[in-house]
Amino acid sequence: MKIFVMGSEGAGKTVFVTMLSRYISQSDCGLTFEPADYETSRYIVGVQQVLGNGEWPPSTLVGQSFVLRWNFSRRGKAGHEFAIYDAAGQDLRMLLLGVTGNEAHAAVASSLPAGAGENTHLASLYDQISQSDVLMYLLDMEALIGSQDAQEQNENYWLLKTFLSHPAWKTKERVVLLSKKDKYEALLQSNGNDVKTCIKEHLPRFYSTSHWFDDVGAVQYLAFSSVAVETTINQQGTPMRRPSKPFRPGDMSALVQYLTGVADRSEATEELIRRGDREVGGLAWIVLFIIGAFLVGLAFRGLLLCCLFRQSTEAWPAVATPLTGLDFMYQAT
Ligand SMILES: Nc1nc2c(ncn2[C@@H]2O[C@H](COP(=O)(O)OP(=O)(O)OP(=O)(O)O)[C@@H](O)[C@H]2O)c(=O)[nH]1
Ligand SMILES: [Mg+2]
Repeated sequence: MKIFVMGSEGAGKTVFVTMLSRYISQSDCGLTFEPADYETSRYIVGVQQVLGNGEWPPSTLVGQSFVLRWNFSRRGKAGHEFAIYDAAGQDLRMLLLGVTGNEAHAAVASSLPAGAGENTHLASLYDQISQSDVLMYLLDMEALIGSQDAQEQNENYWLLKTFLSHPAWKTKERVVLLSKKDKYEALLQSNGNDVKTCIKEHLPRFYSTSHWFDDVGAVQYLAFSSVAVETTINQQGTPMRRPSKPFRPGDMSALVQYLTGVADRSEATEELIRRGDREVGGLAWIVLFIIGAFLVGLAFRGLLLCCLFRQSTEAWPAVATPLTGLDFMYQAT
């Protein structure tokens, strides 16, 4: 199963993909989430080392993207291979703004946004998104409410709007994840702990309505924190949130529940396909049987006709009819 993680710069994608396995391994949820290759474990260990030092990892560089491969399994159930994509927020910003409202272009990866049309990295990211089963959008509420710059807010609004309304992605499993939940506990509480309401309430009001928000098909909304944080005061006297020491995962319970649901749904779909295959297989056998019976019937009929024909030709001389007067006339001429 392929999961593509979208979100603007600093939304928390890298920390999230790194901490997920740690959360699963430390919580007693009957799940295992193991790196499936060396590259994945190398990436994870590298980022966790940084977090362990009470620091945040650097921003993913433009043009970089990582595919992390995992084996996900639940007690007593079949395992799943998960590939999780982590790309640079700046690239994703360009990609999302590029495909906004441009269905014709969006369908063709090579004709991506003006200015990025020749950008093969964006084209390949778009391909990877198209091939993914699950699309996640990590939203740091700061992107919507934090900026004083209206144009920046407008851009962030369109990033989310594009993720939710891009026609080619509507058939996919989509989830909006409010990241850094630890920062927005109060905001969430004032919206009845409902993530969707919270986001809708805080969409910038450039226009009088945000009707489109309720009209984007099935989307789930969850909140999570990747790491437990503590507040320290830096040298300038500004309070800073840092990974707490020793570093440990934040509240990812809703997210893990969601992933378990994704695995269940995928299993159910696979079972349906298997059952469909079995039914098609059964039908094929019936058709083959009918064709076989028809051919055997044909062969038997041919054999019967052959026998009859031989019998009748052998019998011809014995049934010589007496010559009539007319025959005598012909014989005479
Ligand atoms: N409070 C809090 N802050 C977080 C958490 N996760 C990430 N952050 C903050 O968000 C910043 C960006 O996190 P990244 O994971 O690097 O973000 P990204 O989406 O990968 O960003 P790009 O690589 O630039 O696209 C970090 O430097 C932290 O300051 C969290 O769970 N809680
Ligand atoms: Mg990153």
